[in-house]
Amino acid sequence: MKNMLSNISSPKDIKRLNNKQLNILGSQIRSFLIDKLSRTGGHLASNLGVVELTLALHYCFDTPKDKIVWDVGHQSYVHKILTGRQEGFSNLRKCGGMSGFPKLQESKHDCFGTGHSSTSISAALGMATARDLQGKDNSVIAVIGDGSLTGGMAFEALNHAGRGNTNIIVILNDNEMSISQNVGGLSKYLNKIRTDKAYLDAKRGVEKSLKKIPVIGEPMYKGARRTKEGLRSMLVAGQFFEELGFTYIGPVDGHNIEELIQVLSQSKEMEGPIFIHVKTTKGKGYSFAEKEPEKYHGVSPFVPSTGTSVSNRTPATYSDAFGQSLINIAKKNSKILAITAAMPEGTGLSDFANIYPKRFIDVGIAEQHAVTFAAGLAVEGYRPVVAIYSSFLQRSYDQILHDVCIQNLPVIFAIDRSGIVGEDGPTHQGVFDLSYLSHMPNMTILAPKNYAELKYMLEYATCHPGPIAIRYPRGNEGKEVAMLNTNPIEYKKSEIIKEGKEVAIIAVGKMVEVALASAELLKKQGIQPYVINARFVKPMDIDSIRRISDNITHIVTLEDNMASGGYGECLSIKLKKTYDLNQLKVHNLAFPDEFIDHGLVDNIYAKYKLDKESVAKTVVDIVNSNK
Ligand SMILES: Cc1ncc(C[n+]2csc(CCOP(=O)(O)OP(=O)(O)O)c2C)c(N)n1
Repeated sequence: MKNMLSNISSPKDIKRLNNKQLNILGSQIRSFLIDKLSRTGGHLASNLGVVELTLALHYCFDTPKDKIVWDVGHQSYVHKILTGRQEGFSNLRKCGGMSGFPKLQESKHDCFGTGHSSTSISAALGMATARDLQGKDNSVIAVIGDGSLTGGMAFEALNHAGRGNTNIIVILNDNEMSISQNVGGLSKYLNKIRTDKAYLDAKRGVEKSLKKIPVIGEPMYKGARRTKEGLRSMLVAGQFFEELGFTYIGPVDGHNIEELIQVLSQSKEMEGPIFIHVKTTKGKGYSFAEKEPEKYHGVSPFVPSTGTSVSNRTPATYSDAFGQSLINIAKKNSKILAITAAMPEGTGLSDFANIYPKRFIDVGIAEQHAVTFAAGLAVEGYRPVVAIYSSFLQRSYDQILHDVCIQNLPVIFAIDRSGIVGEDGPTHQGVFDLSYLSHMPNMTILAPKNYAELKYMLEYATCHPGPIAIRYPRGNEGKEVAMLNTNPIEYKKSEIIKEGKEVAIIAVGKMVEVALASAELLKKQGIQPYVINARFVKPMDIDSIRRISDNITHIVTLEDNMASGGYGECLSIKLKKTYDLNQLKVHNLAFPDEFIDHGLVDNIYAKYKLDKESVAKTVVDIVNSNK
């Protein structure tokens, strides 16, 4: 079959196609996605599910004049294909290559950058309000998944949009899935709309009978759909959205181009906030992804014919180590509860959920709620463990501060994906947690060097009387740190792993491995640094530094966090104020004041001089500067 994709370099190119051609193009886009992502990895299932929806959107609307805001943005690949970025898929998410999310700087067709969920309706409403203030007439559309609709901010925006008369179109891409099965009352409600036979029959009946009336039937049907009141009487579903002030249309078959184009064209003519409920299948058109959409949500390179990953079995990760340790602790302590915000698999809690279904709670993509919910449990004597990725926990800053820390509640934060996560880029790098937690009174912060220490830290945390956070990286422990002797945690105690002289490298968590490796390199140059595992980021172990202070003139701190507000900066300030230690020279190695783009994890550490060779070189320079 003719390759139609090669003729598509802008959305204009699809506007001359008929429905049949659009469908053919759709299947070629699917093959393109499977082929490209099998090489680079990326978000597969969500994109396969929005092929027809994206085609219909670009067929009916004109970007960049019209604005399409993709919630999360992980499903924007088809949009990228249609907006002149096919070439970019060879370097998708690689250093210097195309981003896996919409980016203002990447294309004029990307009207708003995303990565975290539930922001699209707010941003779209802002754009629509700005349009009205300027007397413009473009359309603004937010495309949000049913998973992302569980986020509180989406409701705040619906509440705001519904009360006004601003023209805005919200498209719900309902595939019944978040990354895992979607959860909550709203999900049940959507399911009812989808499956309520009485409603569906009534809707089809009205439409059919209207259309059947000769001459005036079709216009009446169209007219009825165009006016809000007409639609209200015609479509009894979506009452919830109607009550909020939206005109609800749906459910629409999200794989039927003809139906989608009809509905989207009509919605363009309508006034006020419109809510279009589109039903799609996650992973559509690729049997493996349709069967296991969770597994194919985000993929590493795979073999297209079998769907199997190219890399052999993935070794156990920090997330797995966390999940297993928590199961063991929960066996002995019935007060332990595990909370996730829509990431049971990613945070390593799936096994816990199977063993302790009543003690496992998935709150949906609702990080803020997760934290205050945990605070409520803690007030009643439970030991909630809130497992959230570092970058998503940013959402809960005030809940951690206001609901947990001020009240000094024993909530345990298991902060996964701290440090550099790599391909997902600046929205997902976990490089702020030490900064946003360190200045909260009552908060204790720990970082393990390996799985064994993570286990000890969790055990310690369950007995700690106040808020406590353990932050650990994406991926697995290094071979060298895995073999290190590891002891139970003592309050405010760091660990000297290697004795030395002249200089001490104090490393946080994953960076212990880098510190040890650079110490090996330094040995060859006659420099023998102390290597210290900080363990406690807060409160800091100043006593141990005092004990070795006669032997050193320099301290080099090493962390995978921003320099500003991180461990090193806090230590520098503390030592300056400590009368007997203020002569020590402290050098902070951390990330500078900029957002860290996507790329391979190791490349990023090297780029920012946080790899073993760079650290060793910096230490040599520091020591030599003394001579
Ligand atoms: C604040 C936040 N928390 C968690 C995530 C991780 N995440 C990415 S996509 C996703 C599921 C989104 O589900 P949905 O909106 O239904 O889109 P689908 O993938 O099903 O198309 C989650 C939880 C995120 N991006 N942002």
